[in-house]
This record gives sequence, C-alpha cells and structure tokens, in this order.
Amino acid sequence: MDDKILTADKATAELISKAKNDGVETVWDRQQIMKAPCGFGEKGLCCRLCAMGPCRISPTPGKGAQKGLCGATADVIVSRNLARMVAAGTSAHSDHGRSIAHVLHMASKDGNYTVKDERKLLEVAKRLGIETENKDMFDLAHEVAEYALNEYGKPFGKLTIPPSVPEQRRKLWEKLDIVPRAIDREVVAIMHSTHMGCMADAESLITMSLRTALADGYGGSYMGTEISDILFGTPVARSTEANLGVLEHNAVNIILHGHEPALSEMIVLAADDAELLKLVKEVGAEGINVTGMCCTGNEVMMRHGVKIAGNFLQQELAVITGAVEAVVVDVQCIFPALPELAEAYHTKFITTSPKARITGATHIEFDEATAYESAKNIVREAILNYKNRNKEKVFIPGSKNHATVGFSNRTIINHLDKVVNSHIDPTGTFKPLADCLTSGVLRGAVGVVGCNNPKKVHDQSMIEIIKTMIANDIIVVATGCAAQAAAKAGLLSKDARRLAGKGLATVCELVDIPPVLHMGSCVDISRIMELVGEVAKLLGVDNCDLPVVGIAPEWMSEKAVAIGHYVVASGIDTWLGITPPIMGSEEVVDILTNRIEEMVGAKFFIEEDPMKASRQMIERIELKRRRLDKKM
Ligand code: NFS
Ligand code: SF4
Repeated sequence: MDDKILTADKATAELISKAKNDGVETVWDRQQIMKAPCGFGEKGLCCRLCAMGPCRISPTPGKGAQKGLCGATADVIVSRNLARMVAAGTSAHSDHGRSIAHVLHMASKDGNYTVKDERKLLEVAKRLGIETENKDMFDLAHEVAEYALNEYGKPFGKLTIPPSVPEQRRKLWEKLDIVPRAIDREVVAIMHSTHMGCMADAESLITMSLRTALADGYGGSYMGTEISDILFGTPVARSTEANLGVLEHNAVNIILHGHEPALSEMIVLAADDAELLKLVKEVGAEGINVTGMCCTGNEVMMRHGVKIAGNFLQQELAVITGAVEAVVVDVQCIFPALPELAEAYHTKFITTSPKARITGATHIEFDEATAYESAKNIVREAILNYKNRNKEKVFIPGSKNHATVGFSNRTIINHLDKVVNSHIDPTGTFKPLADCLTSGVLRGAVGVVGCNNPKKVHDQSMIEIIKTMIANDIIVVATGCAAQAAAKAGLLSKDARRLAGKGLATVCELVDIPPVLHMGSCVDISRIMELVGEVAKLLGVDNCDLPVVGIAPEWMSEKAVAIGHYVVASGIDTWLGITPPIMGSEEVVDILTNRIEEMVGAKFFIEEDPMKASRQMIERIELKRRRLDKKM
C-alpha cells in the first residue's frame, strides 16, 4: 500500500498517514490483507442458495464445473445473484421511504414532527388523487402517509406511477409487464423466484429485476424524497462547505452518518437547544459543530446547509482526526469497523436504529415519538465526551471547499424563471432548460451518482468525469457520495464555471448556478427522474430520446444496483465504473449491455477507465442529439 495512490483527496491522504502513525487500520489496510477478491464471487459464479452447495462454476467456459448440483448454469446463477442485489437495494431505499411515511403519519401541530412544506403536501396529495379541499393540513398529511404506506403492501392493482413519467414510457412498462405492483411484493417476488428450484431463466430474472427496481425508483425512493420535503422542507439553494477541514478545534464535533433524515433533522434541532448550549459552556467548548457524512449528511446539507465532513470512504478518517466527540448513525453504509476504531480515540460511536445495531457501539435508540428528547440525549453524550478529547492526538486537515447546494426541482425552476425569463412571464417549468438542450447551448446532461469503492482511487473517477463533462458543455447533476466528491473538489461552487465550456458557463452565469447541481441523497435520484421525465414531456418525446446519461463511477452498494436498473428501465443509458459481478455469464452481459436496449431504449455500459467512459458518454449524447434533431 506504501507507494500506491489511494485517494485524489488531500485531506484523505493526510489522514491515511495519520492512521499509520496512530497504528490503527482502515479499509485500505483490510483491502491489502484481503488481497484479490474471490474470483468466483467477482464473476457472480458462486451460488449458496441451498445446502447442496455452495456451488461454484468454473470461470473458464468448457473447463471444470459448468453447472451447480441442481443443474443451474452460470447464466442462472449470475442472474439470480444479481436479482437478489436489486431486491436488497430496493428494500433498503424503500424501507427508508416507509420510515419517513410513518413519521409523516405522526406529524402534528405541536409534536416533534410537523409539516414544513404545505405546498409540497398539496402537490403530492394531488398526484395521489387525494381530495384536498377544506381539509385540515394534518388530516391531509396523515391521509398521504396512509396512501404511501399502502403502496408497500396493497393486495391488488399497481403502484401509482408519478405523472412525471412520459406517457410512452408508462405504456412501454405496461407492455413489458414491468409496472410494479406493491413495493414489498416485488422484493418478495424476487426472493421467492430466486429460491432454489424456482426461476431459472436469465432474461426473465432481469425483467423481474427491472420491475422491482422501478418499485424503488418510483415507489420507495420517490416517496422518501417527497415525504421528506413535506416534513422538513423542499431544499433551496444555499452555501456550505465540505471535507474534513470543516471539523473544529474548539467545538463539540458531531458526525451524522447514515440515511434517514428523521434522526439527523432532530439532531440538528437539538444542537440549538438552550439547555445543551449551557452544558457546552460548562465543558469549556465554544459550540456544537454538527457535520454530515454520506446521505443523511446530504439531507441536512440540502435543507440546512450543514457542512459535509466527507463521503463514504472517509468515515473512518473522521474518527482518526481525533477531534470527533460522537459519530451518530442510523442505517446503511456504516462500517462495522467503527466501534473498534472509536475505542482507539475518545470518539463515541452511537447507533440509534433497531435496524442497524452494531457490536461494540453505544446504542441510544432513537424513538420518533419522543424524537426531540432522544436527540437531546444523543447530543448530550457528545458534549460530555468533549473533556476526553486528547489534544495531542488531534489532526484536522486544512482542506475544505465552498459549495452551493440545494437544487431541488422547484429550486431549479425558480432559478430558471428568475433569470432567463426575467423580462417575460415565468414559465414555472423546465422549458428554458429544455430550450438550452435542443438549441445545443447545452450538449446534454449527465447524472453522476453513487458511492466510493477502494477498488478505485478515492474520488478520482468522479472528479475526472465531472470535469470532462462540464468542459464539454454537458451539465452535471449529482447525488450521494459523488455529489460530496464534487463538493470537496470545489466543483459545486459557482467559481467552477471557469472549468465549463462556453455554453454551459453562459447558462450558469445567466441562471446563477454552478455547473454541477447537487440534487440530494441517493433516494433523491427520484428528483433526477422527475426532472428528466418533465423535460421529455415538454419536448413531446420519451426519456430515451434525450441527450441524457447516468454514471456511477465508483459504486459499491446493492442500492446502486437497484438504481442502475430503474434508471435503465426509465430509458437512460447508465455507465458502471466498477464491473458488477456478472462477467461469469455471457448471456447476462449480453442482455444488460446490449439486448435490453430493444426492450427499454437504454442499456448498461461497463467501463472502469474514467476517460474512456467520458468519451463514450459524450459520443452517446451526440448520437442522441442527432436522433432527437430528426424527431423534432
Ligand atoms: Ni448511496 Fe448513501 Fe454513499 Fe453509496 Fe452509501 S451513502 S444511499 S450507497 S456509499 S452513495
Ligand atoms: Fe448449488 Fe443449485 Fe443449490 Fe445453488 S441452488 S447451491 S447451484 S445446488
């Protein structure tokens, strides 16, 4: 590991060396001990779905075992494993959406949770066909919550598809029979069909995966975003900072890590509590510095401007600064390594969710019914821990960058209207954006999303790709840990316009936006789907006709696999910068990177080299432009 470059981020590199000096291990050390990943698993060829196995198929066709004991071929095993990844990813996003719906169900005027965005509540109620006239706001909120919760398990009918999906797309899904039924049902359907001795046909398994993934993209994730906006407000543009340099020497540093805003919103509130601020003085600190990590960080960054301490691969490094009083987590993307690491410093590692208990953690269960009190208890623990900080062990890197964040679709439309149309009536739509796309001032748009993965130099692919896109007049929208990589690299600041091509730079200037728009957490990819659908509708075309693509350059999680499937099913070509575990089946590779296009008008591209991927994306965008020109 000594000479290998592990990260494109200076703060990260500095803390990797500190880890070495401190004698603590990080993900990169464990990666070295692990050596190469298992060759069978890497290709998707290992099956342990029943106790006759585990079976593994030889990666060399024609040599060694070509079938499992039951006769399952490589195609069957690979597609079953992939479908299970989609089911797991869908369940993670959707269970998050369900939790938020439960919180909305308990919203009340004087309670812990209230309705911050009444306009959004009315919009969502309308789209769900719920009568809004003369209704008490909270009664309506509860009705919306019930409707949402019902989408998980309704016994008959199909998922309510949002109106942002173009009519042609909806019809296509109907024709292909991939309109999801209830959200939970689709996950169960995959778990059933991938049980030993059930579905054994790659194409059918992939079709099922598309349906399940759509239940994520237009069900669980979509509602997760919408209901969070209702409860906590639809994001507006605001300034913030990103990277480990946002930690402070004289403040109680709290890292919020995980996903569901129900917890992080309350911690942000509790950090302003008068009683707790008094306690802060008593322990000799100057204040409470709440910062975020991963997607819950994105949620509070978008809505409150809470600073971002870092993305996925920086979670251990935050502890290694020695300056963090508490890492507070809820669910997803949390390293089980954290409790042991925290022991080596003074940091308290606090789990809060019954869905994610971790051995060695301090568990303070977060109860939504008494949310504020629970949050106060958690913050109090952090404050009381300040006295244990060992100043000699502290190193806070100097790196941080300025970022403008908060680009919900409503905010994008407001920006477009305020500036582009200041002399005429505001359109209240994405029309100015659609015009920029058709005229060619903007060549296209790309969504850069997803995680970090130590298989790649941390943040490097994301940054290279984003820079190449904006230099070529392709506007970037970003979510998740990719958006945080962009923030740290200064690409979310308005100054980043200087890196943009002439067309994009002009648009940014006029509309007063950075060339890379932070649209939120990973469930907020629903915002991107809505944006694409609305632009397609304005032009009277389908999503797949637009010069728009998506990429997850450094993905690692099953959630990313689910996202990739619903994005492709939505008609948007998707690049994967990490090779998924499918290479053991020529059939599966052929379907996903080729034949699927005949079905849904889009496909997967697998390309680990960021420059090659960038070139392919630009080519594809230009091809779509030529086709669109002919259509219009
Ligand atoms: Ni997305 Fe969030 Fe980051 Fe990847 Fe994890 S935080 S939901 S999964 S690692 S982008
Ligand atoms: Fe082996 Fe078939 Fe059992 Fe999988 S389901 S472990 S391939 S026997």
